Amino acid sequence: IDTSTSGQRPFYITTPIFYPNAAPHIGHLYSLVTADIFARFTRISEPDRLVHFLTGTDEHGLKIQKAAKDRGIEPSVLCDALSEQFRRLGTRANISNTVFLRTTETRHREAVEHVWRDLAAQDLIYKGTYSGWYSISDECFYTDSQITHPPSSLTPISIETGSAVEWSSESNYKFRLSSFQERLLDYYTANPKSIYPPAHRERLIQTLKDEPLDDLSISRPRERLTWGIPVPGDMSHTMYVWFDALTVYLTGVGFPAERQGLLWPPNIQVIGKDIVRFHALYLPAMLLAMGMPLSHTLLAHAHWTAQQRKMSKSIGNVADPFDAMDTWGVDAVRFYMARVGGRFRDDVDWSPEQLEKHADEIRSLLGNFFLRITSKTIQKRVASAPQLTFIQLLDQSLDGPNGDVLSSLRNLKGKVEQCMEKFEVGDALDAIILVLREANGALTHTAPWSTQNPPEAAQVSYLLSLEVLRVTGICLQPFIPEAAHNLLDALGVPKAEQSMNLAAVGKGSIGKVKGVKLFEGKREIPSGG
Ligand code: ME8
Repeated sequence: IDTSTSGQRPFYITTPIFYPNAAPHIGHLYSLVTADIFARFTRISEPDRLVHFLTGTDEHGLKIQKAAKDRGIEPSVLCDALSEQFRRLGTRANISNTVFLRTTETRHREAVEHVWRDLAAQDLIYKGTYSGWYSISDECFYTDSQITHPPSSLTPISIETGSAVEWSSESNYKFRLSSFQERLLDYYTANPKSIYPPAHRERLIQTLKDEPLDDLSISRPRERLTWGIPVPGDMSHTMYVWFDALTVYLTGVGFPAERQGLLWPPNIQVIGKDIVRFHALYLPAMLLAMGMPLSHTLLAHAHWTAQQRKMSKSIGNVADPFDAMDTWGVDAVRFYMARVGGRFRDDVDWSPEQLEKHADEIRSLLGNFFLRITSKTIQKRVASAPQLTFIQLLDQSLDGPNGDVLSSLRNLKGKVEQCMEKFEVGDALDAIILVLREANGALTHTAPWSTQNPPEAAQVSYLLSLEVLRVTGICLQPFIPEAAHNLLDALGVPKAEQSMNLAAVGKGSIGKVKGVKLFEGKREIPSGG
C-alpha cells in the first residue's frame, strides 16, 4: 500500500470488508457504489486531495470455517476463490478503490497483533467466561431479550436476524468495552455529523444512556475456531473475527508502521445498518484506547430486499450483480442504486422492472438528448445561423423554457455540492435529473430542427443544450462514470476542465463535438431530429 501523501490533504473512505463465504450480491455492490460516489465526488470537487479508498474481504471466523467445511475444502481455498469474485465485482462496476485488502494477508495479521498487545498492555483485556445464546451464522452471542422461541422452530432464534441460537458457555478473552461508555456517549453527543442518517446516532445515544455496555468477548477457544489469528501468547485461543476485521481500516493505512499515519482517520466509512454497533461502539472504543482519532462519519445505509426480505446469502434470495450489469450495463445499475437507494434511510426492494425504468430514464434524458442535439439536421441549421458563442448568448436574456433551463442550470453546481456535503446522494441526483428533464422539454418545445423556426433560435437551443450537457456531464461523473466520461469526451471538454469548479455556467469550454453512444448495451434511438 502506498501510504505516502506527498503533501496532499488525504481523504480516506472505506467500505465494509465482505465475507467471502458466498458470491457477492447486490447489497455488496451497493456499499461499493455508495463509497465510490463519494470517492469520485471528492476527486472532482477537491482535485488536490489524495483519495484513499479501501475495500476487501473479511476472511476469518466461524462463518468461513463452516462454509469451507460444508464444501469439503480448506478455508484458504474458499477465500482465494471468493475473494477474487469480490475483487472482480469492484473492477466490473468501475469502483475506484485504491486498496483491496484481505484479512489473511500478513500485514493485516501484524496490525491486529499490534492492537491486541497495545490493549493488553493497558490491562484492557482479561480472561473471563461467557455464557449466552450463540448464533453460528451471525457469529455472535445474544442476550435473553434478543431472542425468541417461535412454536414453528426447533430452536430459539435471534429476533433481529431470525437465525438459530443455542445456549453456550466458554472461556475467552474480553475487552473492557464497559469502561468506554461515558466517553462514547460524550463523543456522540458532541458530534452531530458522526453518524448518518441521524436516526442511527440518536438511537445509539439512547442506548448508551439506557443500557450498560457489556465487556466484549474477543476470542474463541481454538477447539471451536481454528480459522483465524491466534491470540498473541495464547495459542489455545483464536481472535474473534470482528476484533480482527475492524482493524482492517488501520491496516489499510499502513498501521502500525505509520501509526501517526497521515491518512488516519477515515473521513467516511460506508457500512450497512446491520453493522452500526460494531463500527460505532467497538471500533471507536479500540481507537480511544489507543489514543487515535475516530472516523469523521459513519454512513449507514439501509438494505436491499427481495420480496421485502433482506437479501442475504444465508437466505439465498440474492440478485446477482454481475448478471444485472451484463443485462443493463454498469452505469444503468449504478444509476438505479443511487437514485432509489441514495437516501439511505429505507430499505429498497430490488426490482428489475424499476431498474429498467430508471435505465430508460437516464438513456433518454442524457443519451438520447445528446443524439438529438448532435443530429445532422440541427448541425446544418446551426451552421446557417450567424456564429455565436455561449458566452455571447448569455448576454442576451433568454426567456420561456430556455430561460427556465438556464436558471436551473445556474443553480445546479451549488445544489449538488450542498446535497453531497449533507450525504444526500439521492437529492443530488434528483437535481441533475430535473435540469435534464427541463432541458429535454425545452428542446422539444423550441424544436430547433423545424424549418418553421429561424436558424438563430436553433443556434440558441443548440448552445444552451450543449452547456446543459457539459455541466450535467461534470456533475454525473461520480454516479455514471463511463457515460459521463464518454459525454465529456464527445463534447471535447479537456480533462483539466472536468472538475466541479467548472460546473458553473459559462466557465468551461466545449471543443469539437462528435456524436457517440454514451451507454453500453441497449441502443439509443434518436428521435425528434
Ligand atoms: O458484515 N443490502 O460482511 P457481509 C444492502 N464482514 N447492503 C448489504 C446487504 C443488503 N441486503 N447485505 C450486505 C460483514 N450488505 C462483515 C463486515 S467490516 C469490518 C466487516 C452490505 O459480507 C452491507 O454494507 O455480511 C453490509 O454491512 C456489508 O455488505 C457486509 O456484509
